[in-house]
Amino acid sequence: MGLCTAAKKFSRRGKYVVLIGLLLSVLAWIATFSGETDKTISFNFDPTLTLVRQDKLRDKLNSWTRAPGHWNLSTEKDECPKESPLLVGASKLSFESSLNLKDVESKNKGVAKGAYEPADCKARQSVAILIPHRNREKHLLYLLHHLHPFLQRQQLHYAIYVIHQAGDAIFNRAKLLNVGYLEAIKDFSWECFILHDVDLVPENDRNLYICDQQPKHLVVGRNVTGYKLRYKGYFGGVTAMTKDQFLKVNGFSNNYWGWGGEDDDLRVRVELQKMTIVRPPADVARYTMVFHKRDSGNQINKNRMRLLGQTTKMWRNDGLNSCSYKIVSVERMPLYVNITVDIGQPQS
Ligand code: UD2
Ligand code: MN
Repeated sequence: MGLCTAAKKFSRRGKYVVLIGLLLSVLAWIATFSGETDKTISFNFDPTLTLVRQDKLRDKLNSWTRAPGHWNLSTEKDECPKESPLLVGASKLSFESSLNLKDVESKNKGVAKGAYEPADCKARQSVAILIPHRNREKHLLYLLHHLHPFLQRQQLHYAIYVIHQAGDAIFNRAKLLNVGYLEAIKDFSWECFILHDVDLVPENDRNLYICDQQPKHLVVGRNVTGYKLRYKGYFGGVTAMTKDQFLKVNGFSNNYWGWGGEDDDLRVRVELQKMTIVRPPADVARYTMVFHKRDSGNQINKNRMRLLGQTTKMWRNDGLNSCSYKIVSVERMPLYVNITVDIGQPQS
């Protein structure tokens, strides 16, 4: 082999070595590069992860725009137990004349703009409490004082609406409750409505403020009537109806001005729809009614028997679908939403 041939052979082998070396470093570089890419994909740019994050953000935004008090990511919580572990049964009520709104507010820090939902579980029902009101501030205070902790022990998502009749015209409890329903559903899709006198305080938290398959009457007994049902068809005081049940009967009549009859009218509407009234057991459905005299501006409705005789033919056109009113103000107070409304006065 001449010098020249040897040199040629060496340079060919050299080329192979350089080529293999190059190939190896390219492979090594690719390996490092793809390792980086993997990391990047799994930690930064995984599209599914980003979607989940966006979903959470959207849920959060939705929950903020929903009802007051509905701030948490309810989708992430388990449903609250069938029976709340916080119930205590019968409890002693207190009606201290020195009680004031600030005290009640400071004891209910979890309530915002009248609404509350359990922090660690998803409530089984979303309930709007509707309270017709005028000139009964002290009664309202006593009720708020007892009702907020009571409803929280029941682990409900709830809001309290006080529907305040503006002006001095004759009182109309039923129409105020229709207004309460129509305004509350603008806030949130409440599934259950509790139609609640301002002066009735529940004595036992096993009297559940949730709706049933049938309209529910919660006041079996009151202190002032020896805790006995007043009469068989009695449907006044505190009543729970689902949105569907209330819509089915077209709500209350708007035509009962003054005291009496509007609760019987609602019962007739319920019966016309072939629904039956259910009640909790008498030992839990007990209330204390704060003592009061008949209010001025709420005299006995002398027309009530005549109106009751017309319910069958009137109910379709007299109710939620014919309730006209003017909102004066909606104030979202810490412990309740105060809706002041002008409901007019009786025609003729
Ligand atoms: C009974 C019924 C009530 C209703 C009423 C006849 C019970 C326990 N309650 O209550 O549901 O059917 O008869 O209309 O049987 N209110 C005011 N300011 C007023 C007048 C009334 O806030 O000036 C509100 C308040 O929520 C009160 C409710 O209307 O609790 C019923 O009026 P009431 O307490 O004078 O009538 P009462 O106790 O006979
Ligand atoms: Mn009363």
